[in-house]
Amino acid sequence: MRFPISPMLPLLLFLAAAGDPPPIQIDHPWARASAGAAKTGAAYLTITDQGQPDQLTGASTPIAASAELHESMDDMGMMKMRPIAGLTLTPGKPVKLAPGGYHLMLMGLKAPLKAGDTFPLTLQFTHAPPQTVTVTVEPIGAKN
Ligand SMILES: [Cu+2]
Repeated sequence: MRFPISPMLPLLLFLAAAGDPPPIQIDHPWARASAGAAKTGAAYLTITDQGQPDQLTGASTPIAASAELHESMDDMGMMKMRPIAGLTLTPGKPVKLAPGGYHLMLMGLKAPLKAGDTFPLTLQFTHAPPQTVTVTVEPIGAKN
């Protein structure tokens, strides 16, 4: 197996972190409470890029084995989702991650998400330094 990009990523993120304050604004990070003992969950938020054009490339959190950037789409009446490599951020244009659209899939949850809980989620970008936000778990019925 080959990993062409990931070994370089920490170095690039470190170099990017040496610059100005975070040019990316994150609003309303939230997740839905788990139904039963589900091992997956999803986190949602709104990203506004206030700097140069960038890309959200991934995320990580200590509460799950991994966090993947996913896109939901309607495939002839069936809702499906698939991993995407990055999400384009255009300066001044908020991008909303929400149920039925883009989301950060939390794979291998260490414990079910309970309403009222919070957890850290670190977002990675192509240019901006990584940014850690606090995600609030909202009730199962929460739509936004
Ligand atoms: Cu997903």
